[in-house]
Amino acid sequence: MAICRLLQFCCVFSLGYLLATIVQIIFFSPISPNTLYIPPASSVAAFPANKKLQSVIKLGEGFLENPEDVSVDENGVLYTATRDGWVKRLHRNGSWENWKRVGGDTLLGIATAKDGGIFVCDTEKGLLKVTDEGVSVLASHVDGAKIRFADDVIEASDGNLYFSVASTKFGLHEWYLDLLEAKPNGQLLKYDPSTKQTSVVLDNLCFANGVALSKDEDFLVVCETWKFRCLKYWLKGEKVGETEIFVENLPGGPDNINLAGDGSFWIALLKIIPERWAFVHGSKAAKHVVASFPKLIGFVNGVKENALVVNVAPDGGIIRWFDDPNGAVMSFVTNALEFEDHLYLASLNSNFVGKLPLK
Ligand SMILES: [Ca+2]
Ligand SMILES: [Ca+2]
Repeated sequence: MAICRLLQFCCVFSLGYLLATIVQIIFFSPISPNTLYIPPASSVAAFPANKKLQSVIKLGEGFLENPEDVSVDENGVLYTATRDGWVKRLHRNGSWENWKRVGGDTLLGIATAKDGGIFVCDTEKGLLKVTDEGVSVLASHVDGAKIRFADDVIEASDGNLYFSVASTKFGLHEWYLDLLEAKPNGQLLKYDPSTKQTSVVLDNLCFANGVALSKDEDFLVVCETWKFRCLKYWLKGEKVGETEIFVENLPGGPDNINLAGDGSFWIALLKIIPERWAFVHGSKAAKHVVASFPKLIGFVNGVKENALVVNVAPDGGIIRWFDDPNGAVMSFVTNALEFEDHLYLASLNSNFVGKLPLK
């Protein structure tokens, strides 16, 4: 009799727990998802592993906590912003310096300013300028709304700054929720230093990430990470103001992008979806379940499994690529910058900047 009652109790308890879980998933899910288009497997198979990123020289090892981006000024000084809130720089003589402290763990894309100092995207504060004198906020709002998740920035020769907002809905630490939602929550913004005004250039971007200008600044490229593509936005000529696809069906989600001296671009690609978990992104129900239990996100997120960067011609054709197919030396590489015949690689899963000879 006692065993029967115990079994009865267990059944009722289990049923109640199951119902509570379902109610939580249906009514309290943090996302309102779309299914996601994932490029065909052939787009990944076209880039066989070459392990080139396994032979990087490690710069500043142990001194740099997860640098997301790097930039070099006209004197050859290399800058990066790290998770401890510092903007750090590497001098020509090989010495690293804690240059300026912004604070927080939310510093992402940077760009050197033509009149000195650097621009920094802070996913909490907005677009910043950091100089020897200190830190100032250039843009914290657009159209009355607070700028969340500023991601990458570039300065045009006319002084205008173009910068991306990865998501207007989720913050840096919730970025995987934005992927699960798979909706175009991102923007490309423009800051005009003469008026100090910020405006929306492009809306409805799917995780707007890296931004770069073409060699003669006739177009701008902005990466849409969750769409495995980058867009070209025309700044000059017949198509001024128009947008078209620059490169698509990339073998990973594009993060930062940088112009190289020959007019091509380097794009860092993230393994945002391991093949074994691709089904999650085709099922709204599965997305709700993963989004409701944050520990599951660690299982389905593949960014620490590899590193891959591609060199793309001005016409969008892929010229070459370098990878670390199992993340043995570098993974989660978010940026590749070419400077003086070397590639400088930043990563959100490394305590160094990788340096790779190109010749
Ligand atoms: Ca940058
Ligand atoms: Ca980025």
